[in-house]
Amino acid sequence: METFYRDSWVEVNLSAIEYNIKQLRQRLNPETKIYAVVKANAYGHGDERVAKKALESGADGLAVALLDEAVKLRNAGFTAPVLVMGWIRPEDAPVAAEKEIAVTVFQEEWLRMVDSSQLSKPLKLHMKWDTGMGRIGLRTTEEMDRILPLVKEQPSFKLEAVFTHFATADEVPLNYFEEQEKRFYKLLNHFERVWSGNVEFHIGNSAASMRFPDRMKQYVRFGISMYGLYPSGVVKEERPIDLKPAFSLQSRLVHVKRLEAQESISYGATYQTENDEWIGTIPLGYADGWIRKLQGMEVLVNGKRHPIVGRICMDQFMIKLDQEYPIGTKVTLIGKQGDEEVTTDEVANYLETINYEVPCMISNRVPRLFVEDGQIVEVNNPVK
Ligand code: PMH
Repeated sequence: METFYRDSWVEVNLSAIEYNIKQLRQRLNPETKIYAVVKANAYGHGDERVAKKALESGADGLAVALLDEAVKLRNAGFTAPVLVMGWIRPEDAPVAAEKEIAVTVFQEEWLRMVDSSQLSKPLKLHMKWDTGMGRIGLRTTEEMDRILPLVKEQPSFKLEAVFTHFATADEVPLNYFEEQEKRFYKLLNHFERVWSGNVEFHIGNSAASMRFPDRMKQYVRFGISMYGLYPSGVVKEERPIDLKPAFSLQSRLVHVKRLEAQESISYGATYQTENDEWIGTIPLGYADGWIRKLQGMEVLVNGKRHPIVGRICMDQFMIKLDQEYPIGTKVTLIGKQGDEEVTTDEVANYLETINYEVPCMISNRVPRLFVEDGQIVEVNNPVK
């Protein structure tokens, strides 16, 4: 097993990933398939290991944003279906075809630009419909009518699926979600009249698939909740399924000292001790994604909360301790210690952002340690 030489790491609980997928599986219709969304290094968790666990736990395929991410999975030996949900360059289509990676299409020009003589195998296509996300996808039946003949006339194009993406499936008011559904079915009606081939449909992200399992199509694209986080406060309150968070962030005290009153901490000398205080130093900083805005946030030592004091540096930050602790004492930045817990949601709230952003922003410099049934099964240190 790889090792690493620093006292900060991310722990990814693979058993939680399995639990979350099985929870969703129980809620979906038995014939609905699950694509595990593992883009952005599996939302910062570690794509290859998460992908492996997801497939072992009942996922049927993998979805990423970039062709690079898909190629990485293929090169790692994954043979399951892989979908690139973002735009790829038409000149890169031969790479996708060769590696049997499905790509997203919605532009007439794109289909014309693919040089089919360069395709060594059929190119798998998923057509994206923009029903209101306003990001990528075709919007009208007229666009569809221009695109479908281009797909049909090219024998090396294989239209496997059609999909759309909801913008508000995690909110209380359902009017916009239902408007998107309405637009989807309008496009679908037209599509069924003009296309005879067998295609699958997928519309749901975590929020839609957990809240409205009966309204899902052949498969769902399960992202944030596979990692044990609810897509919004609303869904967390509704709790359509139980989830276990997979991500925790850990470190250790590397220095502990007693300072007298009126001593300053860190750049800018912005924090001053009021009394005699125990100050601990933690070897993690903004270059690890533990950004300066987290000053004032609390971390756990000895099952208790302790505040970050002074500015967070590139590789280190300081906390105010309630007493002396030995060097090497475990510090939990995200996760549980005894009855106390700092959740990813709490960090996200502190940063006035969403939980999705938190594991994504913990940089590659922090090793990922994978745990299954309480045992470390893999260590992934990107600094080699
Ligand atoms: N499908 C598409 C097209 C997506 O972009 C995403 C997430 C998902 C499915 C999974 O959504 P979930 O994580 O809510 O289950 N995409 C993004 C995004 O672009 N920004 O935040 C999440």
